[in-house]
Amino acid sequence: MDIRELASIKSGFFEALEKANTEGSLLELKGAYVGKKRGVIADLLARIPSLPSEERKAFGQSVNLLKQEVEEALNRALSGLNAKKSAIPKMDLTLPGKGSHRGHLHPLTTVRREIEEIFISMGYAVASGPEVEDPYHNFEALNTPADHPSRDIQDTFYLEEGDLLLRTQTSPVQIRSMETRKPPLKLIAPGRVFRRDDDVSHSPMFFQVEGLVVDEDITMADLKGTLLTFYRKLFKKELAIRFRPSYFPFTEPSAETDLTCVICGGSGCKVCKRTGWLEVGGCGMVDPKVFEFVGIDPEKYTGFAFGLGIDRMAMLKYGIDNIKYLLENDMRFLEQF
Ligand code: 2U9
Repeated sequence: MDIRELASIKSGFFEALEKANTEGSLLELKGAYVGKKRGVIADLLARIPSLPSEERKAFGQSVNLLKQEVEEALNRALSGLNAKKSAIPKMDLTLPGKGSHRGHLHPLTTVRREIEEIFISMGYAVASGPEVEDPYHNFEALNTPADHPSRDIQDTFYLEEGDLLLRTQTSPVQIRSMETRKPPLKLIAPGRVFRRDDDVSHSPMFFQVEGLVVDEDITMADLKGTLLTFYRKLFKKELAIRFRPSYFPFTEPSAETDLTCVICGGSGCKVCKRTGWLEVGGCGMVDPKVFEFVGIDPEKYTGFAFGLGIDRMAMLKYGIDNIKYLLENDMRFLEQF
């Protein structure tokens, strides 16, 4: 053993130190070099007594110097690791978590689904159709001639390209169903409709559900019984309905449907303007001219139809006084449902 061998032990140590970057590997290296029992340096020191006496002193000094260097380098590396560890911000695991924000259905979706479920339970199919329509399906086939006021540019959104418009009601869905299917028919058509209207109870876009039943011997009594059953199920109360004569181009006779005020139970309040009744939609018997447009024999079949606003139902169910809240997506409003 001579000084050159010590130099090679030293460079071996520093090479290994370079690679050791974890606490475990540094401690392993420490054991291997300066460990009291089996360490490389302990071995070297143990050999001193067997060396020729003139070499002992110089060798002993060199080994001790090496030991000192190794220990210092290891201590530096270990305290460097600890400094890195303490630079990682400490986490308080006892703090309550942030929690994730759980989403939920929009109140209009909840009410639309409730309405669908009620009609499905009464044997109805749910139909849908395009929001961009042609004047034939939105007006003509619904017995609404070109000079009818509801066709007015002030009520309807017309598209710039082609002869197209945004549907003003979901009735074209029923027209399309009657074009492709034979009676008996029993369906509802929920969906978005568009009108040039804008105030606290009207929005340029709103949601409707329309219903249509076509079969032999369908009468207005069927219509009234259906709507009564539906409103009682929707508001979960023993309410009454009444019909007031009205006019729609696509139904004859036509009626406005009034429902016992769901807020005051009929005794009179601000919402029902002290009448005890709420206007909740329109209805009637399908006009025979509409049947002729779609090729259904009006001598054989009769039918009823009705329409109601989903937004209006949601406003009554949840006591909302402005339709705009339902369409603005303000989290302060939506979080309440
Ligand atoms: C066909 C034949 C007849 C649908 C009807 C109404 C009366 C009605 C309004 C209620 C409130 C729309 O949402 S609202 O503004 N609807 O008053 N709708 S009868 O009649 C039809 C539909 C399709 C083929």
